[in-house]
Amino acid sequence: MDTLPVASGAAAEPLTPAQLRELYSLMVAVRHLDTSAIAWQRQGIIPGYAPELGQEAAQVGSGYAVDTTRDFVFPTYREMGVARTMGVDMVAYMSTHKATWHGGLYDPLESRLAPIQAVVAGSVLHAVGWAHGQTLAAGTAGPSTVNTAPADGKLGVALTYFGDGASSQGDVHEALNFAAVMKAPVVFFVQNNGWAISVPTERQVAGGSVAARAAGYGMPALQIDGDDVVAVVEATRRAFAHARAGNGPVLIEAMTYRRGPHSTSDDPGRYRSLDEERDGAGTDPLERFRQRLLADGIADEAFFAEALAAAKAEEEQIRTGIQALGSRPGTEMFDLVFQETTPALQAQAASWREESEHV
Ligand SMILES: Cc1ncc(C[n+]2csc(CCOP(=O)(O)OP(=O)(O)O)c2C)c(N)n1
Ligand SMILES: [Mg+2]
Repeated sequence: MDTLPVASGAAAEPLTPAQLRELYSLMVAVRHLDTSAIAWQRQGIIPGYAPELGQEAAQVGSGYAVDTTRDFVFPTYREMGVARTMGVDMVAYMSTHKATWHGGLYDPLESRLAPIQAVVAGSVLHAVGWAHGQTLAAGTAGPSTVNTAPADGKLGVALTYFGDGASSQGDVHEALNFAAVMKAPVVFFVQNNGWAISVPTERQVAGGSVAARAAGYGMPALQIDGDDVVAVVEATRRAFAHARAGNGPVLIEAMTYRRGPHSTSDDPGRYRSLDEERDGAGTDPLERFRQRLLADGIADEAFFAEALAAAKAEEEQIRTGIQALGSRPGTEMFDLVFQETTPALQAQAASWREESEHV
């Protein structure tokens, strides 16, 4: 499905060989960190993790289209590959999985990545709010606007992620409708990985397609091969160009497959067989891209080996950083709830202090 007008300008330019190699290096770094994070959990370094094995093309490809000088990304709990592609500090990112801090220790404003969101479909609402703020700031939303338009007239775009399962939450429909009515610059990026924990897409998405729903909101949509990193970059760039120019939101449904468990505490053997998994998964997106680069003469075995060595060195550095992370002061759980504290919160903080003094 492709109901988005044909792209022009930078959005339509093909990726250069250097960019293709960069995409491969990112995918290898993400694959290696992701599989290592599962091992860290088994070794007791972190208590839990949500793997993204098989979703590297969808995540790296979409994250690659972000302009971190003006866009903002609203992830779920499974977007490690997006964070890595955007250049977020990965020790700070992984701190959530060590249970050091809710949402990650990185600075959302500086990195342009909102805190990790564990509430299914929660990120879409924040994205629409932020995006509508962009419209107001640009002075294109009527007489209530107070700010001046950006010098080049191009809006910052919110890129928000959700899953096939999340698409059945009311929040998603409210967000889609509001974004379309307000013409907010949002790219809704759905990773349809076939599963919502133990529930397959056909038991979750009536009609079988999240992309098809966009029509009901008067919104253009793209349903793409989410395991083809080049297709993902191209689609996301087109969607960004459309939203940035003030034409409103776009929905992308990237068809992919969750090859591993939902999380490190999940056992997929209880709801799908290995045969089903093999059939559903298709060709590994990383291997697919490797074959393509080889066939097109863009990279060779030496390059692949170098990329893997870099990924291993990076993972070691991140693991060391995670292991060195101490705990945060307990009072922070009260300090950062509201900008201005409330009497009830102060009372809770006082009784917590009293109790912890005796421990
Ligand atoms: C509001 C809410 N309801 C339920 C849950 C429990 N939960 C966590 S992940 C998940 C499934 C989400 O599936 P999907 O949207 O397809 O994303 P995926 O995990 O496949 O990436 C559920 C039900 C939650 N975290 N938040
Ligand atoms: Mg899913």
